[in-house]
Amino acid sequence: MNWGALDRYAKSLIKEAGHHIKHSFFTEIEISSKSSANDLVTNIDQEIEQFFISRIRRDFPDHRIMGEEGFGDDIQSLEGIIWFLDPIDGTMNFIHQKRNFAISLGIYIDGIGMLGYVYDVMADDLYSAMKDEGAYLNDIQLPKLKSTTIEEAIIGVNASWVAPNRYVDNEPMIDLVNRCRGTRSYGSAAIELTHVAAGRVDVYMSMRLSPWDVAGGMIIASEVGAVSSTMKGERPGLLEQETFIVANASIHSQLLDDFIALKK
Ligand code: 2AM
Ligand code: CA
Ligand code: CA
Ligand code: CA
Repeated sequence: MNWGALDRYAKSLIKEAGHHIKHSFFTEIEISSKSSANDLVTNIDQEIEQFFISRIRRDFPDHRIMGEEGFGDDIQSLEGIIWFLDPIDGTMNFIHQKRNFAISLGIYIDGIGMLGYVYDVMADDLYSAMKDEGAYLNDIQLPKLKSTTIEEAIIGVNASWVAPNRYVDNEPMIDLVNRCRGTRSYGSAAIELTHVAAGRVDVYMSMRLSPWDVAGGMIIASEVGAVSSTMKGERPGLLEQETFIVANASIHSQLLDDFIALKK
């Protein structure tokens, strides 16, 4: 595979898709819900996924695609080249705020992340990375992260994971929130991964993310030295929903050991 050529191809697809999304604000957007009343999807999420899939199938027929909206392939193993696509990450932001959403894309070979992209469409910020070649925000390389401490860290966490919930004990999470410098929540896992990669936030965690939420951002974060894992400390499996944490390497294991107590 010529990864440099694939990188240029992927970037141009992403920019073209971004134009479609921006243009959609001049049309009537159809909103429906999926697993629950607050789990939203629009015709634009579906159209953007279909746009990527038709191009990828035409130009790379031997590649496989896992997409959130279900138009891709049924992926049961990580062999070969797989595109993990979230056509709009942060659909609730897309609908309610018309900003703070992203196209998230990761391209893997045999389970190894080669190319990662998170495109913050309204900011026109394209985060990208190629394995071992560094991470970029548009044309500017992101520096390696400096070490930090819990006391100096900004923690990216959704308030629902700090309230009593069925995934983690909330006492240690409350302790973490009290000890750290501050908390933030942006509503797009992919964008939150880029905040960690850019050093604006020191950790992002979620109890339930899918491969397409994190596949692109993990490659970007890894290139600046951030560590991604499940909350058991394992490498994300990329085949099903899992817990997820990405953090500055200097605090990743301390977060798992001292503040995250998984239930059952
Ligand atoms: P989405 O917008 O593509 O659905 C919101 O906190 C973050 O969690 C977003 O990245 C969102 O992705 C993701 N997420 C994953 N599963 C979700 C679900 N069932 N409902 C809402 N958001 C979900
Ligand atoms: Ca969704
Ligand atoms: Ca998502
Ligand atoms: Ca989505």
